[in-house]
Amino acid sequence: MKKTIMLMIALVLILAPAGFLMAAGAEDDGVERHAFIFKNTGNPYGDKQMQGFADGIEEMGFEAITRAPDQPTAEAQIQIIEQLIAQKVDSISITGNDYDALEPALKKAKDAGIAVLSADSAVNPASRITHINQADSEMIGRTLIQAAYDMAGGAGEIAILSATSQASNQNLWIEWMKKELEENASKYADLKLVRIAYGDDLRDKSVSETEALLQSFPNLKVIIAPTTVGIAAAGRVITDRGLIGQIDVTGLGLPSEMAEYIENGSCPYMFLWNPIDVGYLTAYAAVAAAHGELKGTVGETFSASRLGEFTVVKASDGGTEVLLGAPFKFDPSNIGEWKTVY
Ligand code: RAM
Repeated sequence: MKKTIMLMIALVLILAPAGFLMAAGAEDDGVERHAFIFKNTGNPYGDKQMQGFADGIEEMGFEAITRAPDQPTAEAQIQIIEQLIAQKVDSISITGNDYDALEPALKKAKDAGIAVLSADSAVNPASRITHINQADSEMIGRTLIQAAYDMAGGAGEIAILSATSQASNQNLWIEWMKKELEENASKYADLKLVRIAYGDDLRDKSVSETEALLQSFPNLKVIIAPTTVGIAAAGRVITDRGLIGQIDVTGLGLPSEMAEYIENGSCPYMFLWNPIDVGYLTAYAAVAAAHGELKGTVGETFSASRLGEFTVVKASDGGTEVLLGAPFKFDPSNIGEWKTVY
């Protein structure tokens, strides 16, 4: 008997701290929590997307968790996914730093009963219920080459300044840029894509990559940056070097960050969608998925409150997606009214 009691005390002593640790990590308080993971910190575009997500989640009466690692890597996002699984969140929406590398971690989340979606930068179909796509990828890619052609006057060297080499959204847009060039070879015969550089969505690296482009290609006519961090860095360098009018910058930029460069002429025009709306739409899709009302199959519809009704469609990678809408063109005529909006 004494032995049994001793054994029981020993067991309690061993198991209690373990139990305590589990309770501290998990949140079994009945509160519904929805998480959004962006690529990395220090990106105002990401902050706006997370803000839109939190607005939507809170509007529905739930708790929003928004996270981003310091560096835009898959490894850093995996750590956050692990923490969110331990926290027992109800959904995870992720702007992927890699298309395939997040699959094991996201499948683990799925197996734990968490609804997993991607937004802005897709993860592969096996890792997600559906993807929230900001705008048609083909249209973005083709439009940016057409813009570069227009700015270069039909001839000359152009370069792309991208985010990371693993970013699935930028990579898809670049694929469409190449297709636009290849499929219209005679139109673009005198337009030469000389390099694709990667600024990793880090300001300093994007600045030094822009400087390297100028050094390697003294005759460069246009820089296309399909990233808000890259385009702002390129605008800064062209302005500081006194190259306005000699080299044009275009791509995808935040009006609030690009107003200066659109107004001074270094960026004649550029495109974007509303990042707050991307986050907000993701919030409504994530909650519907967590509640079992959205399975991610083609033809399903759901309401995203102030944004209206959305339909799940087939995505080009074989999975499904939800499209926010068409990108918007910003130029000197309208940048003034948009620079304070986002
Ligand atoms: C950057 C990010 C983001 C992309 C925008 C256009 O802020 O890379 O993923 O959608 O640019």
